[in-house]
Amino acid sequence: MTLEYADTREMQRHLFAELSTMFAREVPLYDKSLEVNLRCNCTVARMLSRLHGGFRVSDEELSATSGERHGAIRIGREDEFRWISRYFACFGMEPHNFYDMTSVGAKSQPVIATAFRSRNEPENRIFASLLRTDGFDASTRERIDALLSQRQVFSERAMALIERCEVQGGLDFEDAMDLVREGIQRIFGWTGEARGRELYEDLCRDGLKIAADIACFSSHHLNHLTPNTLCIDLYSTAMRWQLGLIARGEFVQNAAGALAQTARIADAHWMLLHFRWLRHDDVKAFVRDDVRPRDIHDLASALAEALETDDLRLWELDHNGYKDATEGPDCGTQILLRQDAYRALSEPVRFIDEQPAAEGSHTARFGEIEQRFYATTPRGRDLYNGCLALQEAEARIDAGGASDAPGPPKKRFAPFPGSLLGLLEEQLVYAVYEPVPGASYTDVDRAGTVDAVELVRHGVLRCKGIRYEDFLPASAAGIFASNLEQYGTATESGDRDVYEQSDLERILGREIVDTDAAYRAEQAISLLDAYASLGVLDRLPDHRLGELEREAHGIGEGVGGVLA
Ligand code: OOG
Ligand code: NI
Repeated sequence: MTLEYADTREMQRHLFAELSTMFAREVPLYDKSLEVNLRCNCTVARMLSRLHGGFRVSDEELSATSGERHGAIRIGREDEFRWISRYFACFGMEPHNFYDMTSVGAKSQPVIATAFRSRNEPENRIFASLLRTDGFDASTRERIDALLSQRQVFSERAMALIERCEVQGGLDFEDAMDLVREGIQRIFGWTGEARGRELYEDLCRDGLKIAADIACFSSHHLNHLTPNTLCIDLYSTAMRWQLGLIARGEFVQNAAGALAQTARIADAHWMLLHFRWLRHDDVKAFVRDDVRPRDIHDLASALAEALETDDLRLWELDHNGYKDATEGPDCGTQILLRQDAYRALSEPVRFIDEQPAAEGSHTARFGEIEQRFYATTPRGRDLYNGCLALQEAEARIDAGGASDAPGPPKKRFAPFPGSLLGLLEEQLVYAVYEPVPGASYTDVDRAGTVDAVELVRHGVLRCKGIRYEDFLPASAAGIFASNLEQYGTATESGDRDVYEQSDLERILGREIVDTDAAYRAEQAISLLDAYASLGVLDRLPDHRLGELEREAHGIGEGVGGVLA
């Protein structure tokens, strides 16, 4: 008899849908912000269907794009981190990339991190951080360890299910749903119950609020769940208006500006990037039109009306405002990802190890949004980091140290070309290539080159930019800092360990997937296939063929696997 195990993608869908329901129940502002996002995305889609005649998006497709999510948890003990890794492995989610948050400049935090996701279908992700206390003084470290050692986040049942999954190579449907339930009820839920008030207060006072958020609670509470937007500037201005931070008139003006900017950059490649079910032939059939300023203004006004409904009224809910500045590249620079958030809410906590329980308040859970663009090559990432360093330096001068301050818009990311082909030409991002139907080696001859981008320009190949599916340390640090209202930590002094990916791999007991190698392999495989089907592999210079073959196998980069 062959046993049918639950499909891991199906399990992920259940887990993330349940997490979202849980979060919506616990945080009403999250639930409403999802609705704001949906209405904004709907407006963008309407604008795009005028820009690209023939483009249609169904309600299901729209809620699928808006329904993509990532969450984040923060963990205290190494054994807990390993259990979390084994938990996500049951869902087909593996650790991707190593993020050292202890060394990202002014906003550093005492954690190292990785993100759990599937290799090929990455729409559900969890950013998981692990507290590192070696930069703290010995007594603080001991107090944290003592408190952490008392808790048991994983129940016997959860551990047994994970072990069963590892032994069997899967879980039947009932066990799978049980594991989801364990996640919702025990592992990721928020209880509002804390322990160790003195330690909590000392850590907050000493600028170590993140350690308090981890050590003084009894679960790995989910601190945010981030949906996807088709236009982050539109969503952010909508939220600012809805939270009562700007007036209606300003919103309509900003919304029109954001829509106009999207209309400027939303070419065929942008459409393929944002609507992942579209194919080259679909996009080719669209009839390109202009969207007039009048139409844009009408769309913005209609969105204002759509948001002015009784079921929203976000300003009536408790909140702590919206982040000052969007993380990531400038608007219009289509690389990596841009993120923003409403700030962490103040939530009541009870210190239950006191008689009677002492009341307190904690800010940890916030509402992030993100828009994803093209994955960068190491060269693209270096350029991005250079632009970012410039931005940080300027912000320090502008604001005398408070680097989250909004400055006048500066074109810091101007070195990046504005189109996919421009970015590919300078080898700043990755793409997958395929021959245009009907193309053959004679077209390659006519083009007189085997350069991939040139062949796209000559209509022999076509390409689709690879979307960035991972995270950004500096952006994550900005998110941490904004929500903890703590910029940098006492661990910047330099007398602490330097963390390596291998440290986290030892803790996990397995390798971490290097996503740069994975993106590069995806591009190389597509190119080898495309050249082969055009019959021109033998025209590639030897060194180029060898390079593509090595990249396709991820050689030297180690795309990750399980350590013995
Ligand atoms: C994680 C912040 C990182 C992101 O999107 O970069 C993150 C946290 O606050 O725990 O989620
Ligand atoms: Ni996030």
